[in-house]
Amino acid sequence: MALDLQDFMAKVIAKDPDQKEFHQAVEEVVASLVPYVNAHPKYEKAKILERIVEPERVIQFRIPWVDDKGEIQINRGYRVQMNSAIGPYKGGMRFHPSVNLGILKFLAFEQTFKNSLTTLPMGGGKGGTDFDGVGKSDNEVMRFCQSLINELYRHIGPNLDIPAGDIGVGAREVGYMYGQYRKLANEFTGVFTGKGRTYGGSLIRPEATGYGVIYFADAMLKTKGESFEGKIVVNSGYGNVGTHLIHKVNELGGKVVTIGDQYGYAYVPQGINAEMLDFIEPLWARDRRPAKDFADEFQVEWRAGRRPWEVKCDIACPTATQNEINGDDAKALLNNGCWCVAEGSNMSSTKEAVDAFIEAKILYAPGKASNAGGVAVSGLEMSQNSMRYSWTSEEVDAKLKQIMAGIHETCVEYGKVDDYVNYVNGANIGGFVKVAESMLAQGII
Ligand code: 2IT
Repeated sequence: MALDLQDFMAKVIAKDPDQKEFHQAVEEVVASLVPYVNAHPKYEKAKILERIVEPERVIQFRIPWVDDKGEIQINRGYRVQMNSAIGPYKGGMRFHPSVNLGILKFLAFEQTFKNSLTTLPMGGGKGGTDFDGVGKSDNEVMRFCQSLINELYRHIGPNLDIPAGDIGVGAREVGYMYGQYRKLANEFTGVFTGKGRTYGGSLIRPEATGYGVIYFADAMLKTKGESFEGKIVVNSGYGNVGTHLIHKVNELGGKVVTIGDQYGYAYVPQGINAEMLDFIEPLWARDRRPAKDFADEFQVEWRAGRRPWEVKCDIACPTATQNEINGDDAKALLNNGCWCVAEGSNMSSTKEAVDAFIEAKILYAPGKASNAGGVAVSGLEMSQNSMRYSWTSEEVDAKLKQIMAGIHETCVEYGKVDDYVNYVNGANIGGFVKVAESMLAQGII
């Protein structure tokens, strides 16, 4: 009874026909696993794959709140508790109008493998809501977060499920959610990560995802005897991942020439510098102002309605959202000589784009490997909270570097065939083994 990708996917799709992002994430992982699972029949016999695609629990709930005009608003909240075989559920909360169950299932599924790759004891989870924070006042965001936690608090806990940030959720939202949790639970524990520094947040957590992408990319470049020195990098996002990634590229002597949002991108041929980042960070983290304001402020070219993947570069770092690089974008990157892609967002590339990168045999890191630095430092935040102790920036950064180097090694171990490292196969198989072995050991649960 060999595992067959088409048969397997047909069953997954039949169960939830509308969840296309979830199908995409599952298909990518299972495609990598077919030879491995067929070489190790114990997994198929124990129906590990059939179990791993089924969330352990999904919570959906109503979030009623009152806006500044006194009108009642209703949003929908979710938490997908995907897999807790290797640790408590761990993963961010996404606040974005596009959020639906299929997107959160894809994210929770990816998170399960990503968290396993970090080597820290964290299972996979993800949550979110269709709430749109753009244009909302601080008080509205606070009332919304409090209402969300009024329900979610009974489903999370420091040894059960530890949420954090994702798109639309930064330190402000984590603070409001944590405050309400603490009030209802009547205890001070590390139930969220990405907390503020004054109440248990880890140093380097804000920087961790962006820095980690560059540490991972640097490890890939080293396999070719290369470094960031003098390299041109294109980047898409303006959020937490994109901005910290730019800092790290600058530190390593590279140049990031693009930054954008859903309306277009700014082209900065001289490279985005620290002064520009100082301008960006408060504006976009809090006020979510459009990227065009940035182009106007620094008098750089604004390319409306276009994507940065058309710009000639050595290295591409998608840092916005899923499927932001499609097949045509991938071709444009390759035609322009791009030879390394390190994903900052989750599932940044469509299947067509991934296939194009691998066929061209460039260095290509899927998000679940290259963006794992964020959740890795979340894991370190959990450790510090449990110890009631706090490591210095240097200590956390050193651990982050070590973890990213370890993930790179795991990808090489499981993904190298002849002289090409397929980081997709490496990450998927490397992430799978620890979860699958734990599930086997714990019986049919
Ligand atoms: O996609 C991700 O890894 C995150 N949004 C971070 C999750 C976390 O728990 O820090």
